[in-house]
Formats: sequence, C-alpha cells, structure tokens
Amino acid sequence: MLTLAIIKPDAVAARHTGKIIAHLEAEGFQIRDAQMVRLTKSRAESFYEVHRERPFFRPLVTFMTSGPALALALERDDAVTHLRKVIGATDPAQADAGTIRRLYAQSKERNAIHASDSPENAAREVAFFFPTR
Ligand code: 3AN
Repeated sequence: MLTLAIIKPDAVAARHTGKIIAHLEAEGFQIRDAQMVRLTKSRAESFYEVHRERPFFRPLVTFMTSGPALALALERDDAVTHLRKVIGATDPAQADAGTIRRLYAQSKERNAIHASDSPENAAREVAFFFPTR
C-alpha cells in the first residue's frame, strides 16, 4: 500500500530532509518515488482544495510555495495509518515525543511534513505528484 508524504519547505530549508528520510526508512517505509518540487500557487491551491474555506488556507498556500519541497511515494503495510502515527499531531506542541513533527516542526503551519490522511486521499495525492503510478 502506498501513501504520500511531502517534506515541506521549512524542513528542506533547515536541511532536515536526510534525517526525516532516515526516520521514515527506519519505520519500514520503502521510497517508491521521489520528486523535488517547487509548487506553483495554482498547484498548491489544488492540492489543498479541501481546506479552501479555512482561515489558514492563504498562508498555507504562501508557505507551501515559498521554496522547494520533497514529495515521496512511500510503501509499507498499513502505510496511511502508520505514517500518520510517525509524523505526529498537526501542532508540534501536541505531537508525541519522538514523532517527526515533535522533532523538526516549528509551528502548526511550518510543520515539516505532510501525510495523506485516508486511503482515498493517499490515492489522489500519490497520483497528483506521480501520475504514472
Ligand atoms: P495535517 O497536515 O495534520 O493533516 P490538516 O490536514 O488539518 O493537518 O491541515 C493541513 C495543513 O494546514 C497542515 N499541515 C498545516 O500546515 C496547515 N494548518 C492546519 N491547521 C492550521 C492552523 N490552525 N494554523 C495554521 N496552519 C494550519
């Protein structure tokens, strides 16, 4: 089963990419595809379409387009649920000790990594970055 992760611009700029990939591999994920991307405004808006009405939508799009990010298609048993557990809560202050967001995120917005939140969204999000999969 595949899921999508994005190492966000804050973590890439802070040079946490390698440590986050090592953490994911140690949790049993195989990297099936990877792409360094600088999202355009319209691509970021489309990716976060479900959040369009939320107050944080505009700042989120601005942040996600602010620099390069790394999209990863990751495979593992129970990939969606396990990746959500490994990344931790949206707000790093609420995230469990040892999770990627607790270790590397700065705030609710600049929170280091995205992970698909359901099998349906994982399929859509993997196809968004890796349409041939
Ligand atoms: P998650 O990334 O944990 O699935 P979502 O789907 O609720 O969280 O939110 C998508 C993204 O929107 C988050 N990764 C975060 O960057 C941003 N975000 C969510 N809630 C807030 C908030 N209250 N303030 C600022 N940004 C937020």
